[in-house]
Amino acid sequence: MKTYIATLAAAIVTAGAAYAANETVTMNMIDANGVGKSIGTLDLTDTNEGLRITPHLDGLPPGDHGFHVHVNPNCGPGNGPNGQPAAGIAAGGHYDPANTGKHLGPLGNGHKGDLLVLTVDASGKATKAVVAPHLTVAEVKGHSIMIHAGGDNYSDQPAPLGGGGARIACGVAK
Ligand SMILES: [Cu+2]
Ligand SMILES: [Zn+2]
Repeated sequence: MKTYIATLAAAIVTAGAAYAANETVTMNMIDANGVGKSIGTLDLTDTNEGLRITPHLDGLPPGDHGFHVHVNPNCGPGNGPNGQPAAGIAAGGHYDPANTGKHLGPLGNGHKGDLLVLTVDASGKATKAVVAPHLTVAEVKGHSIMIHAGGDNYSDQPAPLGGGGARIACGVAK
């Protein structure tokens, strides 16, 4: 039994070494005035299934939140659709290097930055990993990762860009 556990541990260490391309992204609350307090980190790891993002976040509203890679490495405010100052506008749109102009979720051939929703538990913590098959750690570097107030319909219908609405938290992958 001891030998079995030791072998298993060695296998896990080996697997970890194979996925060495790790990156930690610090996430902050954002509002129309700028970047606020830290709410924790995202661990980014390359796996056989794609980019795995493991959240270690606390202090978010419970429920599912739209979660995307946005183009610009900037979480600052800007002018929203109605011209009023709004949170996270400086991050630009969803990462879309092929210029598809389509929000289709993590399995579709639209925005490459579309991720599975971030799930926040009743205590405000997010710990459940999401996997993005089309992305790698290297590709996300130089962009931002955004959390929205609402969920994600993985489509531009009935609401455009998944319908997540306001941008509430953000971090830059450096
Ligand atoms: Cu977004
Ligand atoms: Zn999108």
